[in-house]
Amino acid sequence: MQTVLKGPSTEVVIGPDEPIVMIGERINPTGRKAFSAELQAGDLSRIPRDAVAQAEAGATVLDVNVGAASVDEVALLPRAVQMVQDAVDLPVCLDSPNPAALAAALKVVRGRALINSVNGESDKLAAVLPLVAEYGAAVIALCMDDSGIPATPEARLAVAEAILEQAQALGIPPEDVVFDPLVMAVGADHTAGATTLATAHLIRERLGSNMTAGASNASHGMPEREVLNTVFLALLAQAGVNAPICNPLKNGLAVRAIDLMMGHDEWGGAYIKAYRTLQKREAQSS
Ligand code: THG
Repeated sequence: MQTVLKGPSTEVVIGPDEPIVMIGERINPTGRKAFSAELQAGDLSRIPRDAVAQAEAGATVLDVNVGAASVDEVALLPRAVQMVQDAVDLPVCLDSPNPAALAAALKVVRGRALINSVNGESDKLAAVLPLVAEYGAAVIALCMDDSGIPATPEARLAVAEAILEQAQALGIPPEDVVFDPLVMAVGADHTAGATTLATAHLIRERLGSNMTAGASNASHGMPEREVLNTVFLALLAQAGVNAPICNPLKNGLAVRAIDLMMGHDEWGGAYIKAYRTLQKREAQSS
């Protein structure tokens, strides 16, 4: 199953035999005080810099989230998307809980976007799936519904199956639904990582769908987050998560290492290229 995303003139394919697609997470005010303050003041100047830096570090899709407290996402998300696609020729992942903001951004998207996200809640399905169908976009579907985040992998799979059915009723094909098995912090529940991994294995086996995951969510509140994030990315990849949302500036080389070890990087060319890029960046900053 292949999910095809498009930028202004590029195409990115998510699939089980493809190299991992890194969805760059940095354009997001969560945990970034300066960026939050800038967004609140309507200052988007950091966005093109963050876009270029992530693209250079190997991201091939960029998540765009402008959800700082009290910002008007309906006005800001489309502006942010335009700035990202003026700076880099990549597909965008529109990250907002607000369907009106998603609709406004879809109007200005060049190419074929990934909508982040829908879930199994009836209101969400009714608001977001018609946008996916209307704009011919792809969508991330979170494995949760009106009763919250299911505790077991089997219950998360059941939510995924229900979402697929609703999507198909609107003519959205299964390859355009990218599932998120949901990553919670291991600092709050030490079994959270295991539950995510078991869910991903089930989805891969039963549905064959492509998957994303917010890999860095798992490490919140823990020391040496990078170690946890890197290890988790490898385990997620093994479980079938082939389009993680992550920080390419930190995880770029590790992701290419995972591809090489999984046999998805002929002659290690992409790994070596990522290594050289990192060397260059380190030389520039020293
Ligand atoms: N699933 C889906 N979408 C998502 C998530 C998910 N979007 C948002 C989030 N989770 C993924 N994005 C981030 C972005 C930043 C961080 C984690 C996940 C992060 N930031 C640092 C912090 O908060 O400490 C600080 C940022 C910095 O300065 O680098 O950890 O799960 N579908």
